[in-house]
Amino acid sequence: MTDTRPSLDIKTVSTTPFPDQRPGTSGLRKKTRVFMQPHYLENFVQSVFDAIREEVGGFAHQTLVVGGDGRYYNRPAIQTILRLAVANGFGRVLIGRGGLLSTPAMSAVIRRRSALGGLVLSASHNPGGPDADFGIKYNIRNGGPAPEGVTERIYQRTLNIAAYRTVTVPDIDLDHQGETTISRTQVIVIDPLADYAAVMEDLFDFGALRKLFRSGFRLIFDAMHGVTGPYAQELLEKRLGAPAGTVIHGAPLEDFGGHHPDPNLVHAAELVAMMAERGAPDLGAACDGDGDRNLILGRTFFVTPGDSLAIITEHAQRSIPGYRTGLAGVARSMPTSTAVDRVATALGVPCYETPTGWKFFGNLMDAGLCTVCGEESFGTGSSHLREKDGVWAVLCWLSILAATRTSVEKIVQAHWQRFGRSYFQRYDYEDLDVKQATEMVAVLRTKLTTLVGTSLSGSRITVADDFSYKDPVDGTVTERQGIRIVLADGSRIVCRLSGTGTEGATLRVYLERYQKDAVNEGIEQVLAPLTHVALHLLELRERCGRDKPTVIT
Ligand code: VG1
Ligand code: CO
Repeated sequence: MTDTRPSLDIKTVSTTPFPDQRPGTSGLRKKTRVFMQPHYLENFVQSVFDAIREEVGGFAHQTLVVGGDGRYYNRPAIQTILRLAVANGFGRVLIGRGGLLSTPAMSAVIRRRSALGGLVLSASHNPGGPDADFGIKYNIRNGGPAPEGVTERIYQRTLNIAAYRTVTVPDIDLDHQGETTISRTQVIVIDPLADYAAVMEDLFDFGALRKLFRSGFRLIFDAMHGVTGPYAQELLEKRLGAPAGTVIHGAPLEDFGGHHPDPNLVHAAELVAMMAERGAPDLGAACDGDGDRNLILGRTFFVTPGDSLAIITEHAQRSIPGYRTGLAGVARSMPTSTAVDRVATALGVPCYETPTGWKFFGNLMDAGLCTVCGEESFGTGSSHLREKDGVWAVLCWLSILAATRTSVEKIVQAHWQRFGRSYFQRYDYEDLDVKQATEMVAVLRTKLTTLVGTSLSGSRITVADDFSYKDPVDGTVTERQGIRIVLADGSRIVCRLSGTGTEGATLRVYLERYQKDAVNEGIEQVLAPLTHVALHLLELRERCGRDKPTVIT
């Protein structure tokens, strides 16, 4: 089916702005029904195009990539975006077969095919369905999330948009690879796995990993009915020879089987239970809806994301060919535990501390300042792409296990013996009243100056501020990125409001305490004094009527 009529029925549709289209930590996230309102998606997409058109002076020679995590509304949204892309004159649009592209795979496709950018349709680990969540995110030429300067331009555009351009054409077939031309736009349905798999083959020693599986090593990978099922089946089962059935919940579903595709101890409970059974596999792993987060488990053993980041950093050069020449530096988001900092010091490389959100790592990696980076929210990645990458993290752990031939728990214990342990937990209080929560944080902010120098749970407060970040590459300053209270013994309390929710406000309280020698204590017990102080300082119960967190991760 080729339609080469140059002046297809391109029309300009009048519209009025929606006031709520400011992208948050990771794109625009709303209830699915909000996105399904007439003009809502169109307004946002046209605003993206308007915001980036100037920079390139027209799209005739540009490629746009489109794909999502397969959640409800993914397919209709792709058809809508394609129509707008055609009407806006893109030279080429690449779409993942089935409408699928994991977030890291999007990054790989943009980079390998020299695209201008891409639109990712996902609300990540949030549930999917008509009454659940949907989202859209724009990634730039380097393959990473648009930085704040770009998202702010997009937002400003959404506030005064008056019209969008679209075209009347039937839906294209998303389920078969192939090429068609609509108006002047070449539309290609691509294999969503190929570019990503090629990047993985470049980094890892597939021969060594095949050998590991041949030796009887057992992995269980829970795709949580998100987008990583096909990627994990291709890489783990097909290319690395892991036994069939290694990947569970591997079929992407529009509602993720009714669950939160969120790889943590709460939402991946089935996997956690499997890893606690007698004769459990050697490694358990899970990824979120769009494939950028990861959970790593040993037998009855949870590896915290902060430890996982530190351990991947520690072992990368020795265990993974892609990092054979060493790491340029590392980076972590501010709330993430400081475990990786100690490894960076031992390696003699710099460690950068950024605000929450992957977009802040892009400049560091583009400038060659950092190789490995991560967040406490189960996100780990490296400069191989510009997104966090769940399957990559699993391949890192497989490589470390292949090189050391020991257990997950022993690797973590060895790390603690050498570096000490950062006990870390995050408490989330979801669906708070927005006004109350904002005020609560504002009041805490006013108390900060008086806190420095005072003592807290037996240690002196050395820093109490609202984190501000100056990008070392372009000098951009980003303020109010989370309140942090740091103690002389290295303990920290961090509080911030989430920027990805779709309902009410979510308060995140991050607690960290470092112990050089006592590395096998009960975590709740070690952190209890800090938790107590944090809730007291916030006046959480008094101001928001909450005692218990919704989720602890
Ligand atoms: C959360 C996490 C943050 C992560 C972001 C997007 O943001 O805390 O670390 O980068 O989600 O991850 P917030 O503002 O709600 O704390 V994903 O996997 O949702 O794209
Ligand atoms: Co995600």
